[in-house]
Amino acid sequence: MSAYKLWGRVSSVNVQKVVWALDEIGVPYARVDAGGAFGTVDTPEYRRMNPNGLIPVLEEADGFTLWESNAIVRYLAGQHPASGLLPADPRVRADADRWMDWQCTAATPAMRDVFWQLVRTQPEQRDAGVVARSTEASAAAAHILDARLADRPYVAGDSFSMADIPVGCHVKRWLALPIERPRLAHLEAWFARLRQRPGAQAVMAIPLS
Ligand SMILES: N[C@@H](CCC(=O)N[C@@H](CS)C(=O)NCC(=O)O)C(=O)O
Repeated sequence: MSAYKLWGRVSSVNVQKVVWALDEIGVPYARVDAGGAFGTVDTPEYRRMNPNGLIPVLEEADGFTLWESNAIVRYLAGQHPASGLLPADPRVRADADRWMDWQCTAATPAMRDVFWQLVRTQPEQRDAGVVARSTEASAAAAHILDARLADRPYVAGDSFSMADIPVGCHVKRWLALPIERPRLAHLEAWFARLRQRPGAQAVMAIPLS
């Protein structure tokens, strides 16, 4: 039996983070499609797990549930120390934490409009100004990450950690968007390292939708 049940459609970037973390750890899990066209998130049973009606939710066999994707990635990293996902040094861990927070409070909000416009909005309903502003904002965020990666191979230092997962999911999206992008050598080299990881293969194969 699977140790974990993951609720959420895999087209969601926030679900992808958890899929990647579980695959890195190598623990068995079951994923249940929910959210978007799959529905489920408005049912009373689901709202008991997540009152926000959002995906993902992680559920364990004893009834423990957790929502908020980066919190789930941190939880899994802490539960499986042998995975190396949770940095042992408190300062390195805090560093990893802040880049995870940066992903969800700065980088992804900057890209949200251009993603929705170009991937989930019919061409005739798109707003070129919105696309341009969000394209520029997402490039500015990418420059910040590129500078961070200039003198270290991974977001939190010398080793792959939990921080690379949400930031990597965000960058995967940015690199797949049909937009003009600056060439960022450090970011691209880091992303090439991530792409080679066995634990990243399932998520890397998911197309934008
Ligand atoms: N901050 C939350 C955001 C969750 C979120 O916005 N999830 C989106 C998908 S990425 C969602 O549930 N959308 C509604 C739906 O799919 O029905 C997290 O990181 O888990």
